[in-house]
Amino acid sequence: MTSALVNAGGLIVIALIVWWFWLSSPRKVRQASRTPVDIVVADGVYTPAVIEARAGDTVTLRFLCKDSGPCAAKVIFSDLGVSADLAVGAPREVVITPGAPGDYEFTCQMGMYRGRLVVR
Ligand SMILES: [Cu+2]
Repeated sequence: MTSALVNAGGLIVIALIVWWFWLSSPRKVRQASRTPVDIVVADGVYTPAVIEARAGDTVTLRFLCKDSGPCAAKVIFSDLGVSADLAVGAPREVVITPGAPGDYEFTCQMGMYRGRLVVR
């Protein structure tokens, strides 16, 4: 009886992890027609998590960190070779000029916070 409960609990945890990392969809999409674009960093999500931009345009992303945990202390655009340190109460601007269309993911250093810069 107890082990059945433990097994059920484990399955729920696994389902939540799968949902969180692979199935949950980003909350909002923001068109970067005017910059800076404010991105709030809190509770494990970037809001908005998807920013659309045009190739060749310079985009300024202003990260507003509200998470004092080490998880949120850095944002990394691995495909663009850009990273920035974040701190609560210190808005941090990241200026990017993506040359080619594509999906550029940005994450915390552990890949828990995840967002995308979609360049068309
Ligand atoms: Cu993290």
